[in-house]
Amino acid sequence: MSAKIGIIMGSKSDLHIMQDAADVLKELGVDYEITVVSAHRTPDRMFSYAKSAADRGLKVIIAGAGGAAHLPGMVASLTHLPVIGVPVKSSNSIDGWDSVLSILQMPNGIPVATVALNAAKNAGILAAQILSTGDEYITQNLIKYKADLASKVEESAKGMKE
Ligand code: RP5
Repeated sequence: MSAKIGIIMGSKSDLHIMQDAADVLKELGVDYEITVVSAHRTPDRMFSYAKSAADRGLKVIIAGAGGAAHLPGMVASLTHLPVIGVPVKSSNSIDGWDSVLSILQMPNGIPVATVALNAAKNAGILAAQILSTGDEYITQNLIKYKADLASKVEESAKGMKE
């Protein structure tokens, strides 16, 4: 089956964060592809990735970047697909605010659904939730995922005084 979610990141140095999106998509039974696309270092690659994404069968793009994190916004400007942005706290970051604000503060008309700093796992879950609106298999996997989360909380509360 062809990938439904495209995970891209500005540098391989973002992979230790972005792998969380891939892991949760695998857990939820969603096909994905993952690669490096840099808005600043490989603008032509970014252009062709974003322009071909829908025709290749992708439904949602998860884009992570750090610093002057223009990748999610630029990709969003080049495709009609929903783009989820993951601000990555890079090594020379000013506490991650550079990444957060450059992904979050998009102009009207070109939204990027921005998750919390380094929250690639939530980006993966959100992408699966978007896909699930038209897919019963992913819907059932998400329902089970949330039920498991609730069970873990119930379990952790056992033995505490209420
Ligand atoms: C951004 O610059 C990348 O997304 C990464 O978070 C940051 C640092 O990249 P490297 O210098 O480690 O390749 O473009």
